Amino acid sequence: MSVEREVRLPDIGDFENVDVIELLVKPGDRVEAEQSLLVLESDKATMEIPAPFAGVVKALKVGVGDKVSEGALLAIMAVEDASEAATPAASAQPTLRGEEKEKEKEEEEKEEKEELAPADLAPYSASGAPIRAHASPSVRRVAREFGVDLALVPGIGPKGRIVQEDVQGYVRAVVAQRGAAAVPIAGVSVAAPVEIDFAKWGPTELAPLNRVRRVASANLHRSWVTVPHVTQHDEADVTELEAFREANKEEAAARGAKLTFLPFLVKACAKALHEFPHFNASLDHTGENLILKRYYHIGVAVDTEHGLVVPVVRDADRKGLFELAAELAELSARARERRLRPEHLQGGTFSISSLGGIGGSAFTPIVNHPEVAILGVSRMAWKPVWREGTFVPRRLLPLSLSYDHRVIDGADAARFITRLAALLGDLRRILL
Ligand code: CAO
Repeated sequence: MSVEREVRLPDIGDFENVDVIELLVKPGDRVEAEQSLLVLESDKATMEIPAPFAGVVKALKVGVGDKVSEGALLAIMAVEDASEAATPAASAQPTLRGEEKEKEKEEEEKEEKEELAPADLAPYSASGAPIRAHASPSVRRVAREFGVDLALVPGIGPKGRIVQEDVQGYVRAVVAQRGAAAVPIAGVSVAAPVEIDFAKWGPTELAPLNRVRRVASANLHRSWVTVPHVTQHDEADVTELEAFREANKEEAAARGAKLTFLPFLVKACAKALHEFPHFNASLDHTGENLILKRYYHIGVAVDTEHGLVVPVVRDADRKGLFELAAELAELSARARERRLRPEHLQGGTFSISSLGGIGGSAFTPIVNHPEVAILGVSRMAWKPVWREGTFVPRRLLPLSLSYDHRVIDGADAARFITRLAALLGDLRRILL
């Protein structure tokens, strides 16, 4: 005889009110334990929620577009194995009582109303027009305490809502710039965006940015305005590397990995970072100390149809080329299928953005805050190189290193990229 069991949302880290974006099963479906039931999309990642036990889906209690937090009732399942059913699921959480739920709803509605009402401290744009920042009263209170003008804070919450983390990040960024003086970022405020009716000049279409793009946009903007960027360019002679890669492609394929440039780049970067610790670092929240990291977790920008994401390869210095190739393939597949989990996106110490598979000869990547440097890679090309009195054809790989000039001097950047080019030019140097 089967028993009915509730499936509740397990602990998914520091996320709340996460959107349900896809249902992977329907009532009547038989599912195995650990089989994915639905997909959630948070600010930072999409997550598949697995069934805690095997059974038949009796009812789904959420739909696409609903928002859920830890403990939310997701589904009812009929479980045949009575012993399994008797074991409380690790993810089970007590249900909120009706009364509490009602109270919570009232509070939420109250907050929403207050949020939309003009606040006493409504910030003003550069043009003098009031800006209605979307933030809850508690976030406004925190902003008031720190004297933060909410109009200047990019919000990462739904519909650009400013959450407490945004205010804290903003304060940290301002404090980090105090070396020069306590100059608020208001000093770089620009004219408020003007609403333009583009349809006056021809047909238009409104395409809302998805959450991945909105979060990336807020992070890139923050980095752009708070990090003094410089980009150093160079070319690595990868003629021998390319021959080695060609020679080992088959073996890699036999092991289920595709040997592109990327694993070589990750490996060479890990070695260079080991030799140049300032590049594998972050400024602390005071902006007065550098935190040197003794681990080498390399983020790799992956272009997906939903936007740019940067999954992280952990301990790249300790992995071989085949292992790196397999892991990179797995991470980029996860990114494209929206299966990255928060842990895949955290802890990076340096990033690589490779556009070489697409084209281009150079670009200026934006530092992935709180890291201090990022490597951009463009398309390898045959070029004539002057050697011993004659031009010889060599394969050159363009490298573009952007760095935070508060932490890294130009001379060090030139040394770093020269070393990186040397490592790529002769892989044996990685072993030295
Ligand atoms: N020069 C010439 N060819 C290159 C190359 C380069 N610099 N880099 C890759 N290639 C080749 C690969 O070797 C592969 O060729 P083969 O099939 O003959 O081996 C082909 O291009 C396709 O490579 P790939 O793109 O499938 O694999 P990758 O490991 O090079 O890159 C990934 C993986 C995830 C980085 C890539 O797919 C991607 O998403 N790149 C875009 C990143 C991005 O958007 N950055 C911008 C961030 S800022 O907006």
